[in-house]
Amino acid sequence: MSRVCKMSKNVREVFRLDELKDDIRRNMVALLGNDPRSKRKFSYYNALAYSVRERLVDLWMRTQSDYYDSMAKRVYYLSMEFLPGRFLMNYLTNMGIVDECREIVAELGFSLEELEEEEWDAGLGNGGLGRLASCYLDSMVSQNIPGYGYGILYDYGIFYQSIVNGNQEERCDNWRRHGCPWEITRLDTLYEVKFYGRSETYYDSDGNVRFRWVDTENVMAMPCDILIPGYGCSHVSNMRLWTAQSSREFNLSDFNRGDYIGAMHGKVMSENITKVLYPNDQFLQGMELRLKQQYFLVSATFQDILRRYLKQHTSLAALPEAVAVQLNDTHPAIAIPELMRLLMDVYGMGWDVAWDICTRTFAYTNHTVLPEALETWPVDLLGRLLPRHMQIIYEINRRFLEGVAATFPGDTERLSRMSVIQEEGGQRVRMANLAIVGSHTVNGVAALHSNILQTGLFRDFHEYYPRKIRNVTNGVTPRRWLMQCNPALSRLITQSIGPEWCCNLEKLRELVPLAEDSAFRDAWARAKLENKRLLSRYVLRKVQMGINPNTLFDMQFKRMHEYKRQLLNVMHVISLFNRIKDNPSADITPRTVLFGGKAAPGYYQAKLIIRLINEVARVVNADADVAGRLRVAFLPNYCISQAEKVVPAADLSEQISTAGMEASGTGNMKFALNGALTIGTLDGANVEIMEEVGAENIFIFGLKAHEVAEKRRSGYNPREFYENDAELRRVMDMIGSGFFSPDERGLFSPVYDSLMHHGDYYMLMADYRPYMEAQAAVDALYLDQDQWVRKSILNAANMGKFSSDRSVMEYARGIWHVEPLGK
Ligand code: Z2T
Repeated sequence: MSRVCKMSKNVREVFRLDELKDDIRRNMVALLGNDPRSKRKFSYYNALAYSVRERLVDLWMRTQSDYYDSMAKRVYYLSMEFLPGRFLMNYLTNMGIVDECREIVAELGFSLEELEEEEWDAGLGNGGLGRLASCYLDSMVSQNIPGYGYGILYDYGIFYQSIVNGNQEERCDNWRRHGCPWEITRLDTLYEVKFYGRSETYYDSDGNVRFRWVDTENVMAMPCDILIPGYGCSHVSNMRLWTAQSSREFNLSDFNRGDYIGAMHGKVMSENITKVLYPNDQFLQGMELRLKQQYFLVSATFQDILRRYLKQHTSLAALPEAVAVQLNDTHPAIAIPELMRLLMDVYGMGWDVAWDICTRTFAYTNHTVLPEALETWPVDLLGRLLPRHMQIIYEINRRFLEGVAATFPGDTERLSRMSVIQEEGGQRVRMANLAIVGSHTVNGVAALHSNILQTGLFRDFHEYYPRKIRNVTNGVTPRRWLMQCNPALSRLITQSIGPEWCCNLEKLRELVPLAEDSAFRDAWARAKLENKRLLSRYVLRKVQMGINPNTLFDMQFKRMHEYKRQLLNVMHVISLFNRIKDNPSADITPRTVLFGGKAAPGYYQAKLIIRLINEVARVVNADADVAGRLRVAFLPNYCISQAEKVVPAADLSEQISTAGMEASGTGNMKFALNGALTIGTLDGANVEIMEEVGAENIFIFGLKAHEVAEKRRSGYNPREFYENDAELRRVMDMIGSGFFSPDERGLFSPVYDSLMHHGDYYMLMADYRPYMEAQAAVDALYLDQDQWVRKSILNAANMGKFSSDRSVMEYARGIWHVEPLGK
């Protein structure tokens, strides 16, 4: 299925490594204007980056002309978010020159790792959705599938999180302040993007009614490319990120009236479109600027797609045979009316032909069922910003509902549920409904999630279009998430089963028999311990706290969200603390509990839970009875580069969302791939991880998705658990009474109240006792290191399914209908 990696033996020649050192010095002078004798790490990082990048440009152009010559069908992955993290080590890994480069850098007087640390993460996304997009680009190009990422080059990515007195503070992520050597800016390519104005009717020469969009305010879109090298570099692709530039004639009338500053104000405002990433994951803020960002991405991207297509075709009729567009959630769903507008208003097609092309071009991925994340835009806002699109959306809906009414006569309730226009509470456009109607395929991101789409959220649509809604389980790229981030384990794996695993992750199954080999288990444990030592040093540097690598590293790293239930983890920590205090000589499994994750800046409850973690950590870490048995820390600013340090060092991976709420999760896959055992609910991809690794190698607990739904219907009473469980009661009372906030007793009342007085929507109280029992099983197993390490090996060995290579192949064969090139 996956390609066998044929990493060229001749990388030295292909990448002219003998010249690399000279190139670094040359770039240092010619490009950076720095003196190579100055020995500044940052200069050397930059000079190295340019010298690496220039080695890929040829391959990239060759790949692009391959695509062109073979007229291959292209995939366009449209996403408002990409989360590539750092590029340097990824380029070196995929070029297969990490060791060679390490030597050369050493000759210049540096370690590769210290230069790596000079790079800022490209944090152009919030979390899983953006990281998934980046993993898919890696897997597309590594498997010779012609694909491009299209997104926005935000000046400011996801905010930098600091912790001040236990609270999250947001700082701006000025990630390109010192330049970004990976960007190839196309100053000479500009597309015009229109906003506002009005839709005007006119008659064409044949006397047909036509529409044109006039009196618009225009902004220019300039592309910036970042190369994406495939593993082994047989292909190199790119992501194309757009930046907003004011148009030259912006507010020309103001200039002419002599209002220079007024005219400049307009220019500045228009460039704001790509200023900042909205930092909410799974929460719709409904700001006009956000809708502008979405349309900006879509409009610029489609001009680019059609330009490229029309170089090789004379008619747009064959667009769906040459182009597949994947909508990463509904964020770019305005692409559907945009393509209709282009086909009809610009290229003169009739509705039916245009609609057929449209629906054969688009596919839509849904990433959440949380109602607060489902995008709806007020009709008056959308109609003002994009008047012609609003007309088209109404017409799409009119025709769609006509069809539904014909299939389900008299079912007006169904019509109002399925309508693209929500009527209650002021008219709004339901972007998910629009995306379903305008796509040939809709997919969820894990089997359970796709099932919930079919039977819950999109049930009506599933009845109307019985084969449209399908599943493609997420995956992660084994290049970044094992090979690159975990050299110790990768080396051991390669020594044992050869190097093919990194492009054919199913090969890891060959590790299964080695779980019975005690020498292999020792080597495995040594690699894990080495990673834990490295993380301990990082923790000491970052939060000035020493942690013991011989304790169980218990990790929960993900966005802060009530449904992800970091609070349940805290409740376990508090319970352990109480047990130790009650019985200071008790024989318990020593644990280090680490947390990391950003809260959306406006998400009060999530920020309060960060504060609670930090206050619990303060109390626990200062207690002499607890010393050596329990440590708690919150690592600030969780990001891709931090994940690369955290994931390889984990013993236990916390995946404890309320069942039915986490669409898939991808952190769960990264941790298990690196040999962590999972404690989790049967939610998202955890279900499939259990199927793969075996129920005996994972700690599953708690309510199932159908039980959560059932309890919501029949009435759930959290107090019942409080009253019947003394240990739980004590934990809740400590949180509620200010035990962890002696200077501000009421600080955590909102946390207490959410569970005790506001219905405990995420059912922590119901899952507390089962979670405690699962954690006790974790403790017991960890004491038996031999058994633990066996299971650790079996987890990694059975993670083959969760390679993004498999996911991308499923999209390619089942949705995009593209084949790997050159096969
Ligand atoms: C996001 O990261 C996810 C879903 C969203 O819904 C938005 C964002 Cl920013 C609109 C996550 C899911 O929560 C997670 O379960 C999933 O693994 C990930 O997307 C990738 O599919």
